[in-house]
Amino acid sequence: EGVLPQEYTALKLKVIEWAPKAAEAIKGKLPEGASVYLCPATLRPETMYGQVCCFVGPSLTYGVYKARENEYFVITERAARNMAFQSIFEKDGIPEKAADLQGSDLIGTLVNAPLSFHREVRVLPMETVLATKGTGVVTSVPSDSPDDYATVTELAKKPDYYGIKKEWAELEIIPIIQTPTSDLIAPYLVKKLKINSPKDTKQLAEAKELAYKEGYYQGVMKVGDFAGEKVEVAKPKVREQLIKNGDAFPYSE
Ligand code: A2H
Repeated sequence: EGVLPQEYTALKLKVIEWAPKAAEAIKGKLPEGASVYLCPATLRPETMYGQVCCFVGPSLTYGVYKARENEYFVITERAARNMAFQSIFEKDGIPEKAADLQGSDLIGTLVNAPLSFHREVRVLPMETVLATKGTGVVTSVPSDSPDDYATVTELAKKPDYYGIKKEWAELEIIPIIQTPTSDLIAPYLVKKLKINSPKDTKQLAEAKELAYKEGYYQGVMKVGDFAGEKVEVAKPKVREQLIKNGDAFPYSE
C-alpha cells in the first residue's frame, strides 16, 4: 500500500436475486425485507455508466455486515475494519456480521448497477481480485478497464469452466469516454498489446497505465448528465451525484 490514502468511491449494488448457494448460506440470518448490497470500490466513478457485471474473487471470503437497520454490505473483513471509523456505518466500530459468504457462492447473483445502461448485472468470478485492496468486490467496466475487458472476454470464452451462463459475460460494451485514440480504449489496448488472457499481467499493467492516463487527461464524456465535459471535470461531479442519490459512499484506505 502506498503512502497517500487512496480515495475510493464505494458503490451500492443491491442484490435482486441470490445465487442458490448464497441463498442457502444466508438463510434465516437476515431480517425479513433487509436490503443487501455488494460494495465495489472504484477509482473511476465517471465510468459507472458502462458496468456490465460485478466481480468477486471466487476463493475469497466475504462477510455480510450490518451497516444500519435493514441494510447490509457484502465486503471483506479487512474492508469492514477499514470502514469502521469512517462514518460509513450507523455506529462506529466493526459492525455485526450476519453471515459469511464464499466468493464462489456469489457467482450468478443478480444485482442492480447504479447509473449503468445495464440496470441489472450478474456477479462473476475474477481470479485476480486482491484480498488486500478495496472491498474485494470490483465492478466491471470493460470499455475503460483493460483488466475488466480481459476478464469478461475470458469468461465468455469458457463459460462452462467458470460455471456461468455465457450471456452473463456478453452484455453490450457501450462507449463511455472519447479519447484521441478510441471511444473503447480498453478493448483497443488489449488488442493492440496482444493481450490474450487475464494472466498476461505485464502487458495488462502497461495497458492499465495507458488507459488511465489517456482517459483521465484527454478523455471527454460521451454519455450521462456531463456528456461533452472533460473526464477530469466530470469525475467529481458523477461521484457527488452517486453519493447524493444514496448509490455510493466515500471510502479511503
Ligand atoms: B477500477 P488501485 Cl473503468 N483487486 O474501477 C483488484 N482490483 C481492484 C480491487 C481488488 N481488490 N479493488 C478495486 N480494484 C480495481 C473501474 C476502473 C478501475 C476502470 C479503469 C481502471 C480502474 C472499473 N473496474 O482501475 O490499485 C478497481 O477498478 C485501474 C487503476 O487502488 C479500482 O478502480 O489503484 C482499481 O482497481 C483500484 O486500484
